[in-house]
Amino acid sequence: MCRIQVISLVLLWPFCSTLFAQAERPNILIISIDDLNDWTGCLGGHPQASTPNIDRLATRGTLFRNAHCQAPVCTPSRASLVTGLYPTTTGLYFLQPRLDASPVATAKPNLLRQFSDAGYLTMGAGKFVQGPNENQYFQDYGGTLGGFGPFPEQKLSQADSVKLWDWGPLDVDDAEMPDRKIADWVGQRLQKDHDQPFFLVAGFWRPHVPMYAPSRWFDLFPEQDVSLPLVAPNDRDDLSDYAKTLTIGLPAPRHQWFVENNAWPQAVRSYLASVAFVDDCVGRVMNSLQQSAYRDNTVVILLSDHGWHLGEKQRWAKRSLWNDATRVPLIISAPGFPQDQQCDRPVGLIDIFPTLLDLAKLKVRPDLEGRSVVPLMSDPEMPWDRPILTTFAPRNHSLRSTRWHYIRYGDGSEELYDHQTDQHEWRNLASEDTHRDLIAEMRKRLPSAEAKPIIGEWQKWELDAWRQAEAQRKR
Ligand SMILES: [Ca+2]
Ligand SMILES: [Ca+2]
Repeated sequence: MCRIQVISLVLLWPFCSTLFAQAERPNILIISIDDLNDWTGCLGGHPQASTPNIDRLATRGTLFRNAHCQAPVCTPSRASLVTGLYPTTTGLYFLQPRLDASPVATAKPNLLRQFSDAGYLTMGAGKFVQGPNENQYFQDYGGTLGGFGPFPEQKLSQADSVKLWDWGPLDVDDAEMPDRKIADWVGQRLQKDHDQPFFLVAGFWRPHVPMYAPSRWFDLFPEQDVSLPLVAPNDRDDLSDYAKTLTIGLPAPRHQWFVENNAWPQAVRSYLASVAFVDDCVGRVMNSLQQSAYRDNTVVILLSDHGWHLGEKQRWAKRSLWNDATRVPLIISAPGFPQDQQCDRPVGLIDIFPTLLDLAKLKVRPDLEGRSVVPLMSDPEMPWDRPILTTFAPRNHSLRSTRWHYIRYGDGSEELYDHQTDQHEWRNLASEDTHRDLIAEMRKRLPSAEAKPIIGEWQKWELDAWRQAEAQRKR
């Protein structure tokens, strides 16, 4: 009898030890916000930004103040995040095609698959990897829950662009908004009993255009009081023609259009309102977590897929290599780590995959191209000798160090900005002799090989801009 017990214990041990290890693994909650730049209270990108919930989360972990996307467009940024690979490795540079079109991107398990393989239950709602079949990435997917809608019968603005390019107050309750439904769906999952660790994603849609939010969020920002971003009149004089063509920024209206049609304050106000609304949804998710059984054993990461211009450098939206488009909010709160600290070392969304493996005590895959930022969560000022790379179309790169921002375009033109003295990136120092060694060092850190771009069936905007810039170069 005794012998049988010993044998069964031996047989069961691998199973028991797996369960034991899983019980020790933290849960993971990702709060992903679409097109959120640094207009949060804790990052200080706009003096009127109202984000009390994001700011509170920042006090519960490490706020990475120098975090950047790897591609300043939704699809390739998210592809890089969930594969842990640079666009120059996967060939995914543009809004189209989706992740599945890249053999390199699909050769190894993506972030969600890696965690489900490790015994996690993957759940999510809204936008994370970027559809059209988002449910293929999650074991339990709650749907888009309305996506970019609801839409009014007619456009609220005069913007002469695609349907999504619109803004203004909606006459609806918060409960009718997709992001509120996503927050509630995630909250319900947090109140359930789970017998395995979970990887849960709230994939919020705002403040991506259309910049619609229930009108009560607009009441926080009376239009006559809205502060406009600072713009230097001659800022673009020190940019190359290639840079100007590449970053034309379609399908956003031109900055001149916003100025001439007095639409700038309304659009800024709509972005601020959309951010305040999505911040409230973040608060709902965090309250659900606080009231759950998982409050003390859950890693929380808040991030955005890229930044956004609202007139800075006289342009709009994403699709540039300037700080306004590459910088993202990134907060990591993990059990057992110091709270309420800030880190100015350059990190990226590409670091999320290895960081999560590290935090979950899973083996960090050597093929991942990012680096775990867990050491920075213990010592935010430790030496960190890697500038973070952002790529926008092949052969156009940005490298951001703690102090400097270097950009090199496909025609060889360069920009260098000193963030110690020029946070708006107005003064291009690349041609100054004093920075020759620094620029030589940056050039050495650019990718030595680049995957050919994979072109989707449906393509425009940044691909057109890139082709036009390349045609100009070859002329
Ligand atoms: Ca986006
Ligand atoms: Ca300038």
